Amino acid sequence: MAAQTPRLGAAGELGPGSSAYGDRSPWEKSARTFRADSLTPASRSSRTPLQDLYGTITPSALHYEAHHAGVPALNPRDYGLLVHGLVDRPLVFTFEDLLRFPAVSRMHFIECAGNSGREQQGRPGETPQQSHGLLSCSEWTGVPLNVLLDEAGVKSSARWIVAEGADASRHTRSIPIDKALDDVLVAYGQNGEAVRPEQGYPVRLLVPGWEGNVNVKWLAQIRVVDRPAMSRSETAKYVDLMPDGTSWQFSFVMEAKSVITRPAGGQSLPGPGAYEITGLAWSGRGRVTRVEVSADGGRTWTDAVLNDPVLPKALTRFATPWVWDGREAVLQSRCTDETGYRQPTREELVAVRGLHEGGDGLDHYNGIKTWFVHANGEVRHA
Ligand SMILES: Nc1nc2c(c(=O)[nH]1)N[C@H]1C(S)=C(S)[C@@H](COP(=O)(O)O)O[C@H]1N2
Ligand SMILES: [Mo]
Repeated sequence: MAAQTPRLGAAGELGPGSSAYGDRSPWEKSARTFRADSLTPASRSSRTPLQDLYGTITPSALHYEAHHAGVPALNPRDYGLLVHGLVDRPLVFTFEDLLRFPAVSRMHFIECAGNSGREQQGRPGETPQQSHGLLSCSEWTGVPLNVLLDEAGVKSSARWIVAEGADASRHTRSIPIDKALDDVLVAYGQNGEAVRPEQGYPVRLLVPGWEGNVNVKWLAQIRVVDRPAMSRSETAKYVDLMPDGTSWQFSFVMEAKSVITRPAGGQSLPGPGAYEITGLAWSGRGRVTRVEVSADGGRTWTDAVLNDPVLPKALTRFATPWVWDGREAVLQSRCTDETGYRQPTREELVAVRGLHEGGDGLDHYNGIKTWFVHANGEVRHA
């Protein structure tokens, strides 16, 4: 929209030429951010800069990370996936073995159960990255777990699988057999290349639509069992505390949620006029069917356009044109998924689940997110 002819720096000069493995432009600075209060580098998580991304795919180098015991260095030549327990034939699949099975590729988000949990405490994140950055979406390639379980022959007494990682914490999670036989992937590909070390190289479990924690990275073994393992990560953590002090165990599915990524906290509007409001919506239960956007704090809503492709259990990009009149505006989005479930307000959620002070707040919090556009054009979380 600038009226004068742009001056293109070094255009016309010979550049450096081709390279063996590409890097982004030196003018692109977008990066993951880390928690300031993490105990050790090995246990620190990093967040995806959602506000800087286009479309729905998270570049692998910007995929959020959560690991409790650091990133192990695993050589695929030494890799073996043990499948045992209530099976007819216990088996070990080498990395080469996995490559011989027909591969499938699917777009799926992964979201940490704690993502945006602080919002309910009234300590909202200042940018989309800080509020919702424990969320990423990739094209994952691998073997459907049900194919490997078929090879081993699951006994009729099987009710759960227990997946265990090869990292120092031997991260362990139980998954009901129905889900394991449904859409779970044993994934070795991420966005067209090998899964990144931080994402579980060489092989991770991909459990579409379910809380990040069950997506066991550096997958070492799958035990078929008749009851859940009751591991630390499914009893001491990732249970939902209710207002009466009891907890709900196994809230696996990540419910419908959305966040506006532009204009959003940390950004600034140069002046009144035409803008596009855009953001991301997702549901662990399937496809997003509708996203509504409000610029007046929820009094009136407009249907946003859902950009293709709209895939189940994947991020969906929504957008709607908006003319800013220069006055204070309150931006919100709410999404509905194919089950008919609509993203609740913070108040609705707090009424059901109570308020959780301190720490990371509420796990599985999916309330509507608010951004305030101030008259000077600054967009803030308050
Ligand atoms: N082996 C192993 N798997 C793991 C973890 C871990 O610490 N070790 N962290 C879990 C958590 S808490 C989340 S949210 C997701 C994050 O996946 P990502 O790091 O690829 O984003 O991995 C899960 N899988
Ligand atoms: Mo997590």
